[in-house]
Amino acid sequence: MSTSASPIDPVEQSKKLCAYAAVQDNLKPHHRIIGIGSGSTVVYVAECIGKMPNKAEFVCVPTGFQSKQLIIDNNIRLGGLEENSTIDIAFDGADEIDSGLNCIKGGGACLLQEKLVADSSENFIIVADDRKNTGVLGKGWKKGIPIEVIPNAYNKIIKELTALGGAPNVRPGAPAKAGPVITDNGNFIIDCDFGEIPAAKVAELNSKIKAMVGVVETGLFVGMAQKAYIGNADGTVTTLA
Ligand code: ABF
Repeated sequence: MSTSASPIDPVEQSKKLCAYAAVQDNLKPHHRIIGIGSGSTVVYVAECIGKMPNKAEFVCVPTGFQSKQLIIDNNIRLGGLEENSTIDIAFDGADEIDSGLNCIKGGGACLLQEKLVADSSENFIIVADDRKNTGVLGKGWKKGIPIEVIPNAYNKIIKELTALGGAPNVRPGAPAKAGPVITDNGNFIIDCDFGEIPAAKVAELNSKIKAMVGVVETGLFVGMAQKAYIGNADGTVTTLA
């Protein structure tokens, strides 16, 4: 029986590299309030912050249950958006990133809290492995734009999204027969495929979806990120700004 540790998976390695680079390049001495997003890449953001000798100086604001647990597990002080309405810097993952740093987010159904934290942050930094960096939204992420909706509005919004040219589906929970997925805010998620969305059209599409009564928020993050740190399979990190 071998006792040697198994080597880290290359994708996992690229997530770790970009997360550590993003924290080390962007966390400045005056930063105190840090937003911690959701997903598998921010695991390494929390790990990196958790290893800092001055970590007691930070308060971290999570975007959902998973990131709250990450903050607790790394022995970092937990805070809420209620008492920290201005966040110095936030780090989050993405499902896809385009050439204008617009993102699709919400694959984990946390898009509303993620957008609240991003919008409250003076600096918003994306960390992602290179599979997410496709240049055009909808090119690699085929599941559609996650849209959080008020539960009893889902049928009305499905009709409106279809009329807008999308292919919407209510996201099932697990197990699917138990009904739709329910967000931390008690809402449903509709995933709506619009095919490839050119960077110049993302803001317009986002505004049209947001204007539908019953839509709480969309997973289109338009012009919110200042930088993206992309972990490449060859062990390098690309910075987009
Ligand atoms: C969150 O994590 C979500 O908005 C997005 O769905 C996902 C990206 O996750 P990962 O880092 O696991 O690729 O930020």
